Amino acid sequence: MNNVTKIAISGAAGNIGYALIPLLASGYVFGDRPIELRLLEIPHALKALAGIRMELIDCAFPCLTDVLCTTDPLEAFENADVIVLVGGYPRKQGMERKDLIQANTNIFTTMGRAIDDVASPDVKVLVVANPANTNCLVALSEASSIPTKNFCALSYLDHQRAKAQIAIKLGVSTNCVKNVTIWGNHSETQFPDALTDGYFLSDNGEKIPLSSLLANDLDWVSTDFVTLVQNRGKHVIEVRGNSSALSAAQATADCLKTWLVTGTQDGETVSMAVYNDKGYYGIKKGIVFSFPCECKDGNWYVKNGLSLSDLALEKLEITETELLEELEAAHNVLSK
Ligand code: NAX
Repeated sequence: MNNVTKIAISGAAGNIGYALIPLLASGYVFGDRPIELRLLEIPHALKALAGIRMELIDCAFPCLTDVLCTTDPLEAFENADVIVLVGGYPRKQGMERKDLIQANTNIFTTMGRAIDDVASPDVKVLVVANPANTNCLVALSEASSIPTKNFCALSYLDHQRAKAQIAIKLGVSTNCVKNVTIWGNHSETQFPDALTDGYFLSDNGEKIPLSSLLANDLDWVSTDFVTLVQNRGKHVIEVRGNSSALSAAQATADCLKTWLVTGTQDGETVSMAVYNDKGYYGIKKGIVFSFPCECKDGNWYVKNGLSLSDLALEKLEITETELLEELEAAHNVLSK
């Protein structure tokens, strides 16, 4: 990366964008590294974006060197080091999933091509907008000059939700709950899994498997816990009257920080939806699937060799099937 890290955010004037921008501008993710922000929006949101730019100036963040507001992906992504794709076509009432995929496939084709054309060859791209896994797949397919390893989609929010629910159940700090995994799609078919590799890290460094700590709650872990995490986003909408923004922005920032700055601690994993080029865990190659990942030196590595229960294998197949259907729907759009 150059001296000044160039970060582009699409959908910057939206709910998540508004909560994410200060986490990036304040140094929460990249420390005291100088950063330049490129805020990308569609024309109707350009005025709101200008207001955000004014607020950023008023924050006087020491590391923020410049803020560009634009509706042109080529301008936003030029030599960008990091791109966060939050902007997308929202699901509207009565809209079918295939309509959502159609609208977003067109947007993410444009994003992918612009990344291919002008971004830094080392750019790292995190896709937040839904359907996140398939949007990410479309973008990386269109950006053939950028390695697929430089892309991921956000399942980190689901990961944090799962960690938090286990911590509440055990009455411990979230920080002691390690290696829960979100498998598959960022949708209601995802499989939040606390038992395969999850452990509690005690103050003296002892690792106690969650499977033994939750031995009396195995029914809960395989039923209520799973549906609670799968439906958490919907539940937040019901209660807050708007979709998760604060927690989504925090998870986006934490995902970037773990992936690109700190890496994971030895033996620890986080959940990231990544391009499955190797057929990890028997999942079909060629889709973006959330796996347990270790991060080091700006790269992610899927943790291999975990032994999955029959229940887990069954759940993985369900979410894999949904992703294959999304892939087909996206292909239908692209082949038109
Ligand atoms: P908002 O509707 O508040 O903001 C989206 C913004 O994107 C709007 O300002 C809109 O003008 C802009 N936009 C639309 N099309 C664009 C384009 N082609 N180029 C640039 N900007 C464009 O939604 P928000 O609550 O911020 O959510 C953003 C996305 O995150 C949605 O797709 C949402 O479903 C998704 N989420 C993903 C999560 C995840 O964990 N992966 C969790 C939270 C959230 O649901």
